[in-house]
Amino acid sequence: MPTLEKVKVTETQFTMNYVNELYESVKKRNPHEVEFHQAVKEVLESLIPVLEKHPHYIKQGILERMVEPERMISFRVPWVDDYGYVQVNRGYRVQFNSAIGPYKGGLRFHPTVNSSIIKFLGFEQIFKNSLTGQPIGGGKGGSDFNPKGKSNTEVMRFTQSFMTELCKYIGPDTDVPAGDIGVGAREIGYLFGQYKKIQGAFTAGVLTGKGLGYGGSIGRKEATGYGTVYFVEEMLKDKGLGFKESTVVISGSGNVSIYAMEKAIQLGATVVACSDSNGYIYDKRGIDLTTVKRLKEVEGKRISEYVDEHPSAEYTEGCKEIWSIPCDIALPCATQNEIDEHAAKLLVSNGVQAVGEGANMPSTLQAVDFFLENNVLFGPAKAANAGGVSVSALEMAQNSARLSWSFEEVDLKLQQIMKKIYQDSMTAAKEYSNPGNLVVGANIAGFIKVADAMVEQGVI
Ligand code: NDP
Ligand code: 2IT
Repeated sequence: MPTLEKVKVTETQFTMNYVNELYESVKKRNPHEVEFHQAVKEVLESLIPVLEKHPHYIKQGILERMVEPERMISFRVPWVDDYGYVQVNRGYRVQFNSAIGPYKGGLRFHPTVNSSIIKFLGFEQIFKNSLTGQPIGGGKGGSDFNPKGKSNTEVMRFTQSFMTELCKYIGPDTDVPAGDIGVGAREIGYLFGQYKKIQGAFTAGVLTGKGLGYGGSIGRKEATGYGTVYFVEEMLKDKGLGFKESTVVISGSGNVSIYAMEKAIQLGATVVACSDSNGYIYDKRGIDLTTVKRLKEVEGKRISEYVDEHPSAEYTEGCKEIWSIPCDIALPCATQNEIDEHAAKLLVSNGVQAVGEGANMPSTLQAVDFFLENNVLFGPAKAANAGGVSVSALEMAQNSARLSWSFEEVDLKLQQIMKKIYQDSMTAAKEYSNPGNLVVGANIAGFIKVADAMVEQGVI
């Protein structure tokens, strides 16, 4: 007779083998999609204790279904540049999972966009959107179009062509895109205008992040950055810490970064550094956010130009070494894999207490492990940056009800949502024997709701 201990070991071994085999099959079926593999690996490993406790998810093929998008669309985007030449980009939309609501997720316009990037983002969005507690499924899209150096009319012509094809696949109850890197209020405006023209109807709920004059939600612009800071505040509070009088480094200087800086400063922190893809600025007395906002939001300039107006600040070419700056709290808010193991080691050796991921998958798997091994409070992207999509769902709700909430109402709901995500992730981590591990906790809490909905809806 096998002892109980042995039976347990065998069960764990069985589940680990199952997960490993599934991961290998994902790699084989999606060759070269390294970012997608990375996102899948983290989730699958987190779910081992859930599968042991609830083996019916294995029989139901829930994971096999979850790693395969319901639909992946790729399309030609032809447009005419300012010199009269026809240019061609590739557009994408991945509709990953609709178990708990219409597909929801941003559009990214950046030259690095490919199927791997879109699929890692869409896959993570399933769990993030589930964590928000709102009825939204997982999706993502974008194009390898590079908005840098393009005129306003070129951006408009490209964006209209992109929507001319995308419009066949989206709708307020089907799939609701929003912004991401390279897609802000201007692009959402052009996308919305083109959708409206093609449909011949004003369908406010088809896109979020819209301008406030035509159905946008107050507070959506601030939501991701503010939400990340609210989430990190919860992590710190549990340890008797806070943003007040802390030193913060925040990468990027786009939408997420700027509003993370704003909230951190409001809470009494000193933000000493931020960056763009060319380099970073550092001022130990604190970065002046008004200047950053004007340079980035109004004038479309490089962050290097900040030092012309603030000689006490230093500019360093290259953005990776921003993590060598000593800080209490690090908020990566630029792009995927911007914190590797080397950067994580620098942060830890300089005494970092908390890391909150404003960007999607900004830390490599090795960096995440290093933070966790060294007891750094770590807020993973799916949980920490879920404020943006949460307020997008609030925008959808306002559009359906044909009304607008005040900033105070939206901000209060955002704070409540971020608190709940933190609590749900902590509870799941504890229940599945990984107390305090928010990576595992967020993956599990996000997964269970979607998995149960899939079971209840049958094999589809
Ligand atoms: P923006 O386009 O507004 O800003 C992106 C910022 O990151 C810019 O400062 C940009 O620099 C920098 N950046 C982009 N790519 C790279 C790169 N390859 N290397 C170094 N720096 C880079 O995008 P967002 O602020 O909206 O998005 C930032 C991150 O947050 C992304 O990971 C996105 O997926 C994530 N996110 C966004 C949400 C949203 O609501 N917008 C919601 C949740 C997550 P430069 O100007 O030089 O390109
Ligand atoms: O990564 C993200 O959550 C976003 N880019 C926001 C998605 C949304 O639909 O608001």
